[in-house]
Amino acid sequence: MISRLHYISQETDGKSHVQNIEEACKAGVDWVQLRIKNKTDDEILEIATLAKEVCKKYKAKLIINDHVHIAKKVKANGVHLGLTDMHPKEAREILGDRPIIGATANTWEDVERLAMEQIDYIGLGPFRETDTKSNLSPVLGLKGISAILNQMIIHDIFMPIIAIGGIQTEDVFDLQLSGCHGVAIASLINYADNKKETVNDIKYCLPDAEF
Ligand code: TZP
Ligand code: MG
Repeated sequence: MISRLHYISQETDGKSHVQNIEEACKAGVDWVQLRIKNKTDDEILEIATLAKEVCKKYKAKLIINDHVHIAKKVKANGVHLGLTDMHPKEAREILGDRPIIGATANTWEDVERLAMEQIDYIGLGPFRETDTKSNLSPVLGLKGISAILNQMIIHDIFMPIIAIGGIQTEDVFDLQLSGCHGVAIASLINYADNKKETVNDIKYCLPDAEF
């Protein structure tokens, strides 16, 4: 089952990925994407190993962004691959049948192409502008995301869509109503004054969430 709330890790002022992951798990997330930019493979492996321990403790799934070999090494639950990362076919060959593979889409053409692959979900965005990611693809908004979801229905494509990019609590209800399976969120949770309250507010807008 693909969770409806995908938490994405960040380093924040004074807090490491691992500290923020533990706080997010305590706040009630059960799906963690470890997203590290600008560190060496050795550093990422070390952080991923610690993240795996934390996720195990809280029974949360751990998905590694970009780094398929590190995901395999730490026995993560899966990987998330961007448009310029390893092809999902190659990742599936390396990881085998069971691990979760998610991939990013920005356009209907991306979705159509990815739907042919042996993947488990698509991260669709950016929903709106965000400082969290550099080299952002064109912003889709609710209109763009809804249009792509409608195309999927017309073409009989079934694939969980996780909206991403600048998502605020008040967007979550509209996104799930438009047919998104769930949302992927970084800064809203990582910079929240009260993470538990923020995570609860997000989950409240998603179907069948447990509190
Ligand atoms: N991919 C598209 S937007 C984005 C990623 C990784 C950043 C999401 O972070 P935030 O802080 O929720 O906008
Ligand atoms: Mg990537």
